[in-house]
Amino acid sequence: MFDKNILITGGAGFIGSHVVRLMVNQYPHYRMINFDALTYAGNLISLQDLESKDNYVFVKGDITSEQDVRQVFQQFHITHVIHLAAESHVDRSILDPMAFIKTNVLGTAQLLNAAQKHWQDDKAHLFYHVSTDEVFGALGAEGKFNEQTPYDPHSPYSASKASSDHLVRAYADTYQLPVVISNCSNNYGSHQFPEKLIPVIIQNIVDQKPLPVYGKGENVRDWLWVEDHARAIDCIFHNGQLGQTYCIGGNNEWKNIDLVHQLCKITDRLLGRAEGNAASRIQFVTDRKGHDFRYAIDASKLENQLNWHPTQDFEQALTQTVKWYLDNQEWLSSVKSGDYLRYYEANYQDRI
Ligand code: NAD
Ligand code: TDX
Repeated sequence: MFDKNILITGGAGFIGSHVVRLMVNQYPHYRMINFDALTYAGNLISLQDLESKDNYVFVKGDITSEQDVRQVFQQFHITHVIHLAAESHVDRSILDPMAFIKTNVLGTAQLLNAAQKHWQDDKAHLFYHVSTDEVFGALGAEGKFNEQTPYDPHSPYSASKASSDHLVRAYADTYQLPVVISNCSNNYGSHQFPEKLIPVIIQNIVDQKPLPVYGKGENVRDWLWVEDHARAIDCIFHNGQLGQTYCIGGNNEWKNIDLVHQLCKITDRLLGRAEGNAASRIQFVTDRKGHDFRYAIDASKLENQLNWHPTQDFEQALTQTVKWYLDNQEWLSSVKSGDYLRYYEANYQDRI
């Protein structure tokens, strides 16, 4: 008998796999049900080390399917949800917005509906929605997003995440569903699908390919170590106040071009190549449509109220991240064997 039956959606993805590992290892008295459709971005190789654990179950299912969602709620008597499943890549959302609206908006609605229907008892429940800072839009050179920043999403991805945040709040207000939301900045670390900036650049350095930097590389992102994000989710899951939103960030802003130079330096060193080798292949390519200029998070609410703080020194964690990709080429080729290459070949000739 477990204290809680926690449905973690998207647990086979980048952040989800870190959250599942942390929760399974830290809380043997909770049962973690990893519910994932295993799209191109989901990969169970990332979780092989958990397969023999008694408090871990994988269920292949689609959050947009009423039947899949109903079945998992009934079979495992779900008491809590940590919802991460999503289409997560901005470039893909520009090419195929409907897939994002289906998964991120309808899928979230399907989960909310199931939770509302199944949680009619007086037991403790929680629906935790893991969201993004991109719902707040773009910053200029100054300022940071916080919990009071008005929503102003620009890409189909961020608009779909904003819609799902609104639905979560609507279920709280209308049906008193116990909810909490967090909005996090860009994550980096192991097991990130090689379509996002950091793994793309590392892999292209290894393969001696051009390093695609969108526009002039002046855009700024606030980078957080994925394991610090997983710790923040654990902290908010246990201590967050119902109905509240928490912004999560690394207080670690980098211009894309500076970050790419840093990755070139670290990767050349680890590969025993001459300094400047990788950087000579940086290529400024067509900018992303509607490219948000800058994201930065003020995480002081989470830091002051719940005592969470990012732990990692960026240079050390970035070096550890590069090492992980260099040591896990098998993982990379396995996750890339699907539709990743076809997608890039069809849409981004200048980036491969
Ligand atoms: P990811 O793309 O690596 O993983 C998404 C996972 O969801 C995959 O395992 C995929 O198989 C699964 N999935 C997709 N559609 C599904 C469906 N219909 N049913 C069930 N499972 C489905 O994403 P990520 O980068 O790990 O992001 C996880 C969550 O965190 C997302 O909600 C994202 O919006 C949010 N987020 C990400 C970042 C970041 O930097 N990556 C930052 C802030 C917030
Ligand atoms: O090849 C590239 N070259 C490049 O210059 C890629 C893939 C990206 N970029 C730029 C675009 C962005 O300014 O680098 C920056 C980071 O890009 P991504 O890694 O695609 O991340 P971003 O668009 O910022 O979104 C990420 O952070 C917030 C996640 O993908 C989202 O899921 C999360 O919500």
